[in-house]
Amino acid sequence: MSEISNVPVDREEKGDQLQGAGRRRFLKTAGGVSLGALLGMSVPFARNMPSGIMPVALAEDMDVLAGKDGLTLLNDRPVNAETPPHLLDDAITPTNRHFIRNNGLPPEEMDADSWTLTIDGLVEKPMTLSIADLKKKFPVHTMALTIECGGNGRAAFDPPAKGNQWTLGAVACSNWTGVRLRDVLEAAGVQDGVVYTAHEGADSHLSGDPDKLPISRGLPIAKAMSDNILIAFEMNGEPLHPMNGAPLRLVVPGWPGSCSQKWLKRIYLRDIVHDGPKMTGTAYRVPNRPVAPGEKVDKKDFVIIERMPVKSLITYPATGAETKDRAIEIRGHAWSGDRLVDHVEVSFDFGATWQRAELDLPVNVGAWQNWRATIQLPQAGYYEVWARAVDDAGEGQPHAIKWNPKGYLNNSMHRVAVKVV
Ligand SMILES: Nc1nc2c(c(=O)[nH]1)N[C@H]1C(S)=C(S)[C@@H](COP(=O)(O)O)O[C@H]1N2
Ligand SMILES: [Mo]
Repeated sequence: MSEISNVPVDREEKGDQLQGAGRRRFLKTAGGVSLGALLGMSVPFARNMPSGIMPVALAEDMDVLAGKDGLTLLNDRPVNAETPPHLLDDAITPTNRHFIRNNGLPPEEMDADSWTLTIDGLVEKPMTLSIADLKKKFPVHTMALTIECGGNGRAAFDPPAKGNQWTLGAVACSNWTGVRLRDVLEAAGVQDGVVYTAHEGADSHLSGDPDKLPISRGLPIAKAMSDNILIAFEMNGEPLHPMNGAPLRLVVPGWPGSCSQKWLKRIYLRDIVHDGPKMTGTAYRVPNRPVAPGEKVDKKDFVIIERMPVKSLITYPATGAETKDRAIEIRGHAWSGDRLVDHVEVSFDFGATWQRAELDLPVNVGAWQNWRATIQLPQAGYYEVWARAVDDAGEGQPHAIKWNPKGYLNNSMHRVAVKVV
């Protein structure tokens, strides 16, 4: 059995244009979007523009992807960029492959030495702590924690749902170092009657209105007391990446990524369900019952998303891979919010038969689980490899998307094409 190239074939063909700086790759992966649309005005000589050159006017915006490798930019204001599945092959996601999901504009100041976090609201002892205080006063933990955006997979919705058209790559599992949210809340003293946390970051609203926050989410207080929620100041052993919330953020595994407030400045405790921006209306909410694709749903029938559903990803080989070998290794990750994945199965005959993959336990609670399987393809031709995970509550991945108006929680099976030549 030999390793097959984990680069999609269409990229291999365009290889020389795509190698090198992410900037040069940009124009290709922006696929289908014209230069004019990117620049917001017509470009009379657009057809003379050599392939692979970055327009100077865009070069500045592209710095948002500095320190990232191979991410697909879905939007540049606010910045949203996802990672193609074959670049998520590492057991622990390196920082340069961690997706970015911003709702507003990141703060200009991200200085770790002067940064403070305030804990107030319904606590016995309100406090303001520096990052040095956090390190000194509380035990420091390192954990691998999975963050998945609630809208991951939205691009597959039909009828389409508005919002970032994430395909598969708004998920990652990096190593995070920080202190437990629980330890900090206990030190501040949770008052009786607290029902929810509320989180605030230092980013600003796209409108420029200084009185508006782009997003402020919270957690039920019982969830906030979990062992594996961190107030993190390191990502993969280094200070946080600016786009992933430097210098301080929450990491709440297994729940929508929006709970993991970046550029964290304040946590306050409330005696009502938090009603900050993107906590109300239909944001990060789904209907309280199955609905038909396209169905109109009354606002009052939406509920806040809590745990993310069971899901798996095939990270090797890349879809479109060609191989001469008929025995190939398939591998990827699987996760289920607040639960363990019990087993992962793969099929290469469009779901007629399934083969169990070898599945690792998570390195800690809240990390995704790595899996692998060797499959034997019978003859030359086109195959699809499908993967499905089932968690310890018996919940599995559906074939079809469970449609909802805002395009959340798509955990339908991942499929990759493999050609035996
Ligand atoms: N302050 C702040 N925190 C935020 C966001 C944001 O826009 N501002 N986006 C949230 C959303 S919707 C997600 S999915 C995660 C993404 O984390 P990442 O950008 O590090 O991948 O951050 C969350 N935390
Ligand atoms: Mo998100």
